[in-house]
Amino acid sequence: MRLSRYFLPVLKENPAEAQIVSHRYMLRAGMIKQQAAGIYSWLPLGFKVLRRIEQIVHEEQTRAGHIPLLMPTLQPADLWRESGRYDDYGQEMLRIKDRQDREMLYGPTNEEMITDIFRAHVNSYKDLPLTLYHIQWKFRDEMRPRFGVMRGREFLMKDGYNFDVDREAALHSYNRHMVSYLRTYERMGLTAIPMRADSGPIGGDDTHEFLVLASTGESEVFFDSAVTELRLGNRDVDYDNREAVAAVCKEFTTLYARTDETHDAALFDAIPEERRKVARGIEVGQIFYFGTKYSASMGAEVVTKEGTKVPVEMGSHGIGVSRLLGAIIEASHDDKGIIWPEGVTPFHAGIVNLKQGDAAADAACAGLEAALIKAGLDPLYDDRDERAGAKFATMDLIGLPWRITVGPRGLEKGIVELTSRRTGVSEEMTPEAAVAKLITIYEGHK
Ligand code: 5CA
Repeated sequence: MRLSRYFLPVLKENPAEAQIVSHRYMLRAGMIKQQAAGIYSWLPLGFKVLRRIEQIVHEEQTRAGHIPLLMPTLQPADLWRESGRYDDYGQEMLRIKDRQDREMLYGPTNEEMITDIFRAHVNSYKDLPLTLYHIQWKFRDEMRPRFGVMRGREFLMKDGYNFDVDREAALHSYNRHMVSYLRTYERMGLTAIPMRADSGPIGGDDTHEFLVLASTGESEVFFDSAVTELRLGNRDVDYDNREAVAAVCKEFTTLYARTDETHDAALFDAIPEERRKVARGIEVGQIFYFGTKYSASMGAEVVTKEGTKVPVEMGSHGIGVSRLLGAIIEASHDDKGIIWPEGVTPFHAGIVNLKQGDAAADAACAGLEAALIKAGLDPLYDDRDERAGAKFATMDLIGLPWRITVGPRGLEKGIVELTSRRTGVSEEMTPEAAVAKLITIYEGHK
């Protein structure tokens, strides 16, 4: 993409309404525009990152054997009367009437609708296990929408629902989700710690929230610092192997890590003092096991091997897809702007032409752009007639992890400069070597 033809409305001034750094940088980098309290348009740069995050979520869900579908945003109220949640949900639910005076709502979550789909089509243990998920917009009329996409009213969520014949199988589905989430967040460059939490309006006995530590986080969390060292890495976990999946979950949930709702001071005090941490965190996901809460009230039953009819065992599992943009920026930025991890960056590299209009510099930039595209990478070429300082400031603000700087003086020696946004370290090399290095860097991130 050439910057002269792109739509990147960067702001010079700090927007007064933004209280935290991720909100400030998302507005300044031209990623989002507020349309109403907690409701945003996704401008091209923000939309690109959102799509990259969705892509990682899809890849990790399908790797775990979960099946994508798409449910609507609007739902009939009657479905929620069956589970009893229509009255329970309160003012967070946006209620609407259509022209026939039928009561509708903009879905804050989809337990009822997925249970309705299940009961219409499945009635035997032979069709289980089954996990269906979608990535769809949700609406919650939050009392205090704030911090940009972090606590929106309209927000994008991945929500998945497992259906299993018994409790043991459902717990395996819960564990499988936990492992797939650990992989998902690590690919985004995040450390998200599973913490024992409270189930709130979704209900159920077992639930973990995934928290990214950040001083601006809304949740107070208590943990053993050793938990922050755990990494899944490139382990190849067999998602069908119950013991193997459970072992990973045990590894990640044995050390003390809880949100304030489930915090237990006595257990916390048993941790060696130097490892006892109280901090703040951003909740980027939550998984729930709630058994037959929805299937029993809505008549979603299956015939077991023994021939008896039982309500299907269920859980639900959410990732805050749009919130993740804010969380990643909170975790990865400096005073010049965003620093995107390679896994989610909107463009793989920026190309800065120090002397637009210089024949050699223009040709070298166009050549680099073409070579990167040919290699399957997505560069952003700043071909505007601007000062070098302004071009660098834009690149630093929008946070592309790598920048290639091209100028007539370097080209005389046959070199360009490759700079890491994270370390600030620059290396001189030939344009071919810069392309080759970027190909290697992104090999693990496609
Ligand atoms: N049905 C379950 C799981 S699918 C559910 O709704 N879980 S949830 O309420 O925990 O939401 C899932 C994730 O969505 C949260 O972990 C959080 O990351 C994100 N989320 C929730 N509310 C908002 C909001 N107002 N703005 C942005 N993201 C949100």
